[in-house]
Amino acid sequence: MDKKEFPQNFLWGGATAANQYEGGYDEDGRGLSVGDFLTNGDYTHPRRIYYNKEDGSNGYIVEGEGLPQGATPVFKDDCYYPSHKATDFYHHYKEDIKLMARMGFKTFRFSISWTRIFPNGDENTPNEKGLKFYDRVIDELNKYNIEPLVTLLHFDMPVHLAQKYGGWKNRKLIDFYDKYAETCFHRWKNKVKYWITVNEINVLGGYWTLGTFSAEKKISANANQGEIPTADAGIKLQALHNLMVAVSKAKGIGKKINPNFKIGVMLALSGIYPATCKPDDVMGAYQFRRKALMFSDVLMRGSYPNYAQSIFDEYHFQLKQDKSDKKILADNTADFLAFSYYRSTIYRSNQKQLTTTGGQQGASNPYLDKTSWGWPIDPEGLRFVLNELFDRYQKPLFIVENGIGERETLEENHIVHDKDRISFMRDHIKEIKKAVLIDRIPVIGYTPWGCIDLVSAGTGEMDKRYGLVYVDMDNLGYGSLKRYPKDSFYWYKNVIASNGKDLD
Ligand code: P53
Repeated sequence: MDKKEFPQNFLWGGATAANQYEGGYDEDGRGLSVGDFLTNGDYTHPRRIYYNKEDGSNGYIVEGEGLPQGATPVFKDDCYYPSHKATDFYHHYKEDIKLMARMGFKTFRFSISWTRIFPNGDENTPNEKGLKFYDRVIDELNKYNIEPLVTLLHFDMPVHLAQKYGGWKNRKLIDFYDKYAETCFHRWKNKVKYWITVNEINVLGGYWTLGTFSAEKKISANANQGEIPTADAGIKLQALHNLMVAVSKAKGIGKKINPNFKIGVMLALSGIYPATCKPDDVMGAYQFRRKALMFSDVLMRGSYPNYAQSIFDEYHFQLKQDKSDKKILADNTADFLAFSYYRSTIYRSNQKQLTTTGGQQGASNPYLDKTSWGWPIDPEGLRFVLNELFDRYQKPLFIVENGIGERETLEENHIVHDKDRISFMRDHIKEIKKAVLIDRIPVIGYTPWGCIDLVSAGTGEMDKRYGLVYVDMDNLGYGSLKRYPKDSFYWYKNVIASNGKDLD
């Protein structure tokens, strides 16, 4: 088994997102995105968005919360905003793509920054300079025969749309997004084949990704520590419904522009296990899992599953649908399901599933080690999830994020010995191999997260590094931004060259 190869067309590569990697936040006519207002944080301090209100009051919210009514997000002089420079792909794309080519990448996942194309989101014509930047990136990738894998929406939203329209709870966003998607599909119809319409739809929330979704008050005293109040959870589900209609419509639009496009959706689908064989734990874990799978059920199968109503009931929420929504969802299911896999979580029936900057925090799994950020390391869980998803949808799967975020130091001669990353990737690739060769699951490819160091989404830190290439920059943006291949760079290069045969 160990010495067998992957299928010939398997897409090895790496993944990034504009808000964490690109920088150049005010260049060439780019508009402000909600993520531009997020400060840096760390494991125990959530990232913040500061705001002012017309009555002179001010304050801040953390991830998961909505802006209070009448509030405008503001920049504070004494804060650091990681997205503004990120790790500066905007000015390093040639060098970075060359490094990817050196590793032998077959594909590269990046996201388009919506506000580069439509700075406010509701214009009639796109910003040509923004389009030109991605022309250059895509041409550079094509030069090396690297297949672009484009995410249209990755933790992104024009601030203007959040403020003027209230974000995704307003159905007007559907048309704005579809116009943006259509513009991209047209522009790169002969150069891009793989598209992901939305990143991790099942974990979206807060001003950061949905715009304002609480009109009256702060969503919760401390959203980062737990569940959001019922009424607001309902607003969020409605906003996510609108978003699902938008991405389904976009899929239809894209296929008309080029029937050969492969248009997928993406979810965060780390595994969930019952803590014990106690039936309450098993049933509870199953039901908890459905809170994620509900979204892929809609987008892969074309309608809300019966159990969705029980989730809505739990939040005292009644879904509002337009007459045409059902048909849009049914007619435009995604071509493939892309997902991120970092870890698994344990469900215990009498313990609340909390969300922190480290993702879901359930009970601890005594069989697994953890990363420095407390994420359990579970390679076999990846095979489990691949099987779970293929059994359910029978469509190709794409592992578009996986990896380990760790603290690393640049040693003398610019070397980084990231042996934890190598073993993490080796163990996970072995399990993908079993899923592909033994379980016969069609997996399109594997793009490890943050292949070149970038800013952590959860904590806004630079210290939490995922890359195969080190970027010289610290938590506050100081550093030369120079790129240095880590040990994993050479290891992965060999994996790709041998098409997964040689994992040593
Ligand atoms: P960071 C939480 C749990 C699982 C996936 O995360 C998540 C998150 C959000 O933090 O998001 C994805 O940077 C996301 C990426 C993100 C990556 O996981 O917090 O799509 O943007 O960087 C890793 O360590």
